[in-house]
This record gives sequence, C-alpha cells and structure tokens, in this order.
Amino acid sequence: MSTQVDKRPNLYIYDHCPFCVRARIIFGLKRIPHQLIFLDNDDADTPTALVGKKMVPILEMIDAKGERVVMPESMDIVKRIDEDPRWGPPVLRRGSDREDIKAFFASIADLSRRCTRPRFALSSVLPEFHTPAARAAFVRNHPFKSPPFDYTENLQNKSLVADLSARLRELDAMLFSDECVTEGGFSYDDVDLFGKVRGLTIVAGLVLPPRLKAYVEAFGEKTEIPLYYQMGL
Ligand SMILES: N[C@@H](CCC(=O)N[C@@H](CS)C(=O)NCC(=O)O)C(=O)O
Repeated sequence: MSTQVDKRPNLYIYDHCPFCVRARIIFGLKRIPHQLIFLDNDDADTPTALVGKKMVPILEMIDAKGERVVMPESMDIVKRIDEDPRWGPPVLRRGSDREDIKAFFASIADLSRRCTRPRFALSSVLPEFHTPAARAAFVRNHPFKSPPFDYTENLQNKSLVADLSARLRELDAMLFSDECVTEGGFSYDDVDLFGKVRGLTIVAGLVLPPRLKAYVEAFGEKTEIPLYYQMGL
C-alpha cells in the first residue's frame, strides 16, 4: 500500500486495537487533522515496510523541519504529537502508573478477551476484518488458552457478559470522576484507560456502572472516537 504523506499525519491502525485508540486520542483531543489508515489484519507487508514488523499503531508524518517521521509505540506517538508545538501546548498531565488499575485489568484480562475478541473478529464490520482471510488470521493468532477454545462458543456465552458486568463495578470505584481517572485532571492515565474500555462497548448487554458509563461516553465525544454501542453483538 502506498499512501501519500501530506500535511496531515497518517496513523496506521486497527479499529479495535487499544493501543491504536491511545494514539487516536491525542489527535481527537487537539482536533488535529489526520488520516486514519485501517490495515487489514493479515497485512504484514505494509507495517513491515514502515517499521520492520507487523504492528500498529504507526505514525507517519512530515515534521516541522520537513523530514519524514515514521514511528511505532502508542505512548511515544501520543507524547510526540502532544509536545509538537505546531499543535499548541501540551494538554496531557503526567501519568501516575496506577497500580490498582493495572492489577484490575490483569485480573479481568481473560474474561475481557473472551467477551471482546469474538465480537471484534466475527462482527464483519470492523475495517481490519473486512475479508475472511483477515478474520481467520486474527482467530488463528489469538487462540484461547483454556476451554472453551471456540470463538463462537465464547460469543454465545452470556454468563461471561454477566461476570464482566459485575467486575466492572470494581473499576467504577477506582475512577476519580466521570472526567478523569486520577485526581488532578486529564492525564496519560486516561489515555491508557480509555484505550482499554472503549472496546468493551461492543459487548451487547454489558452493564457499564454509572460513573464508568459517563466517563466513556464523555471521553468518546471529547476525543471524537466513536463507541461501538450501535454495532454491539
Ligand atoms: N507496545 C505497543 C503494543 C502495540 C500492539 O501490541 N499492537 C498489536 C495490535 S493490538 C499488534 O500490533 N499486534 C501484532 C499483530 O497484530 O500481528 C504499543 O503500545 O503501541
């Protein structure tokens, strides 16, 4: 794929990828015109040509001196864009490396994957999964390590959704407010958190507790990153 780099930075992403959401946040927050390039999930050539391996997100842009910049790593991209004076002063506060949030997401990792991965891959709507080969590559590369192994079985298991709804109440209690996760205002903690929770909105029937729901909805608007409510499975 060859894409022109004009004045707008290019961001190569998968829509469902939490790390890609991080990178999108800073463009949305600062209202920076940019081009999103959704790679097919089985396209290894494009990312490899850009950064030497199959990974997203990747930023490609022309910097203030006219040089081409190509870089991976979500938080590096966020920092690079936030600190680029062409788009105004930085808006993000330092992150606080919240151990409680980290431990919470580690504890729900398997449950959350079982709820979201089959929905991302089998919805047939997300751009990175628009071909059967792209969906098959994702399922092959993201196997479940204990039963049920089958994506459709996980998708149909409503008790997983009930379990995840119950666990999210713990996260609700960790949010400082419905505007920021950590006291003091909007920070890298929010970049990380929204990346993790936006994908959950694809799970139809999942109950987001009130503060988390308000947080996710407000954040989606502030960053112009659409939630998945309307296409929930
Ligand atoms: N540390 C990286 C992690 C990025 C990452 O793991 N991206 C996933 C997509 S969600 C990826 O590229 N996986 C390789 C693949 O899909 O083949 C970052 O923060 O950007």
